[in-house]
Amino acid sequence: MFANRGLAGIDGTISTATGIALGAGRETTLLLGDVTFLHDAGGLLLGAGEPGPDLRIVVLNDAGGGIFGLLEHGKVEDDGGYGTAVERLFGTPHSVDISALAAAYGVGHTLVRTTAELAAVLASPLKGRSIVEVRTDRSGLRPLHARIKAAVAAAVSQVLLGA
Ligand SMILES: Cc1ncc(C[n+]2csc(CCOP(=O)(O)OP(=O)(O)O)c2C)c(N)n1
Repeated sequence: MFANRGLAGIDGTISTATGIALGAGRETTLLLGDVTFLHDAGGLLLGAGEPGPDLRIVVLNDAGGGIFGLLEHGKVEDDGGYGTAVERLFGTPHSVDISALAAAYGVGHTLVRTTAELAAVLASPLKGRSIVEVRTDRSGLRPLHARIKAAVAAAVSQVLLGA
């Protein structure tokens, strides 16, 4: 497993995964967000006659940068003082057609909407490059993470108290 320049570095991620897949000579899966994908869309270009990797590119497409809603920016947005500026500047919403982008580079594209569909795609054999687009929603991420953190904290403190 590789993480590109720390888990938050979005630069050159498709290119790095392409190099890893070619270097290792084995089937490789890349998991990344839509902004990260779009940032290095040019990394989908293979030179004529160059070897191609067996690379599955799983794009979690929540139409923007979901991470910022989980950081201090999300609190600023919740507080409401800056109107739509936080979403505009940090959420960076977009409506790029990833299937059209895949077609432009001659890469296969599959859209999945359920975990069962995702599991089926991940289990299917891979030859060449394929983009798997997973549509998701970042709007409720901050409260969801708060609930997960609270549940983990409660579970851990029970274990610690019981020890
Ligand atoms: C080269 C570069 N520019 C900007 C950033 C700041 N940055 C960190 S995460 C992020 C957005 C990531 O969005 P996405 O890939 O869609 O993933 P999500 O947050 O939705 O999970 C940005 C712009 C960075 N890490 N690297």
